[in-house]
Amino acid sequence: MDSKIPTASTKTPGWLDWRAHPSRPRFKLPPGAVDAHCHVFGPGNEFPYAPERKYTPCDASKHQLFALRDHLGFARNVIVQATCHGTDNRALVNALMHSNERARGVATVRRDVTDAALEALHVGGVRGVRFNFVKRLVDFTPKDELKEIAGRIAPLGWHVVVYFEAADLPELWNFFTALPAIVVVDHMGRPDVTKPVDGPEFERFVRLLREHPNVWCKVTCPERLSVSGPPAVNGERNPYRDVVPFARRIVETFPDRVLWGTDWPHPNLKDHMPDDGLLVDFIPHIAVTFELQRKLLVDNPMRLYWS
Ligand code: 0GY
Repeated sequence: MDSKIPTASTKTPGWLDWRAHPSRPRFKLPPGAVDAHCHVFGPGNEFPYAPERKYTPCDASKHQLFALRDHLGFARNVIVQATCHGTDNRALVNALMHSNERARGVATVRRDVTDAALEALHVGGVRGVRFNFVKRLVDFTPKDELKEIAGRIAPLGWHVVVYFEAADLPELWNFFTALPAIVVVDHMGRPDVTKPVDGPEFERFVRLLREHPNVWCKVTCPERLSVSGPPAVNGERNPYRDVVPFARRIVETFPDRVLWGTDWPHPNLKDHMPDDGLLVDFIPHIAVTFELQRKLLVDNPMRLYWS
């Protein structure tokens, strides 16, 4: 990978740059594996960051993303619009257009988006919109606006990706379950992994999936959720152990509705920047059979994004 990480001069203080030299995973990904949650940032001189953004990242270009894809052994990417680009999806679409059909996208739009703009996004490879409820990342958008957007994208066969904190699920429940499309939850709804995996908070999240077959889950971001961290000492490659029971429970209970992704280039991490190779080695601990791995990494993302 490129060892020089270009950095926007206004980068948010404390922001950690992504790793230029991630290790090679020991886990061999199945042929056709999809990294179903990653981002591109800029480059800022070509695709300026949004004025309303809550952070300024270091640049992370499509070329660098595609190099990581090849290094780790993935075949495809799903690129998710990051909040630092607001509703300007040009960096995303440009990456999709240069991917040789090996990337699909999830965009962010406002209610004033035209039908022609949605159609252009579809032609560009977008298959979903993201609704973000994490208060440190975005300003509030009224739910009636989001409902209207969901009603517009559903006929295109798109889905809605939602990002929220676990504590906000009760308030968002009725909204999510009324959406007329598949709803994909980012990062397992951000559970507190110091609480029991069968405790009331995570039980509520499991119930959301059990009662609503249109809800899917990304079993992603152990590095954000972990308290124990990545004990990668002495060749140890069993990282983020405290997150394993949560992700494994979801994978085994809902094997046909789970996705996995790196979350490269890992926005807003200030203490610890994960080694992407080690993140891939997390996968066999949460999907313990070849069949579960194939569903998680190939069948499910292909069905959602390439069919
Ligand atoms: C993630 C998580 C984060 C950021 C964003 O769009 C974003 O800015 O998604 C976060 O800060 O938790 O999925 O990349």
